[in-house]
Amino acid sequence: MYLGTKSASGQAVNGQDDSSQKFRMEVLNGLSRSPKRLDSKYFYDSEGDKLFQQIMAAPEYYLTRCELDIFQNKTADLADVILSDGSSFDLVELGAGDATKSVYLLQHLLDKGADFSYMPIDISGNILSVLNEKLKAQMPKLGMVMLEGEYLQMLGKAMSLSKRRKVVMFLGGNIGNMSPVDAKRFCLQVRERLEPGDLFLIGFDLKKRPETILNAYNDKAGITAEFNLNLLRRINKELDANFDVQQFEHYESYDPETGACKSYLVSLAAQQVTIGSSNVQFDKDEIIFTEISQKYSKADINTMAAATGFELVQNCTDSKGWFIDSFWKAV
Ligand code: AVJ
Repeated sequence: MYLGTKSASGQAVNGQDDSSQKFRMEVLNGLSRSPKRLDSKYFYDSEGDKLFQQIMAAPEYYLTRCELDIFQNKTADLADVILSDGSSFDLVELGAGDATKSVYLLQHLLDKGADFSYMPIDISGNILSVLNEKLKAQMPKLGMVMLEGEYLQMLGKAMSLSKRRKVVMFLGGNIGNMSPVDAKRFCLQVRERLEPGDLFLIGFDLKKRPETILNAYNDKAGITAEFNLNLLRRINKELDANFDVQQFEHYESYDPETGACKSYLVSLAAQQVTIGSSNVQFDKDEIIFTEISQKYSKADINTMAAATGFELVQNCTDSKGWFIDSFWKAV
């Protein structure tokens, strides 16, 4: 089954215009604030997707390998929590992508004869149809409902589609791309849509040796720097702008007190940039804040669960103890 908010035909033309208008508005708004900012959700055009693939393969970027370690080697622990209730369920994944990690869990659940459907949610209908084909070939017995759209809206849809209990997964440390305040609001919004007893599995990157964290976003090959600068290239291409990318530099900071790891672009000169019919002025050394990758302690995770209507059931961690997939139960 394939469900989305937009009709397949109406989407192409209107969807493009709307999203490009929104992109322009958000860029101009962000660059008129102080400090200037751009939203990290815009990193992922086709170039950004490729650079992110390279980041995940970089020796310094440990997050993906840690969570893969959990899904490959702690699969039974994950499945035990999910199956302890005994009843059938729907496994909903927010931002499923190509489900590289989840497939290990899906296969294990099938092998155990669990009665469940997989409901991946993604903004990209394209990636969902690729996933649909891949899983149909790999796991022909798996029941699937692909949900194309915004996470919260599609979670509501998943709730209305079936009365079975829900297990919602939000992996990849993507919660880190929200400030702690926004992350809390998001968890509350997820909770509002769930029923008591439903499970929420969230991937958190842990606070650790500051050097290790900083290096993950400052790889020696400069891939993360290119990833960050690619946002300016994307704006040039899609919004008729003239950023001189050479005149900006990637800067990463990590504050071990708050766990905030932040990416910036620094203007190397006083300069003016044109974006469509607008002009934006940069002072020398002025910064654009582009991304937060928030790190959490175990205590932070406990607090977040309790503050958003959940009870922490179990933490699953990788062999290094650097990353946690945390199971929460809606109370
Ligand atoms: C995809 C949000 C988990 O913040 O670590 C990687 C994105 N940015 N390197 C992260 C990212 C720079 C990544 N997440």
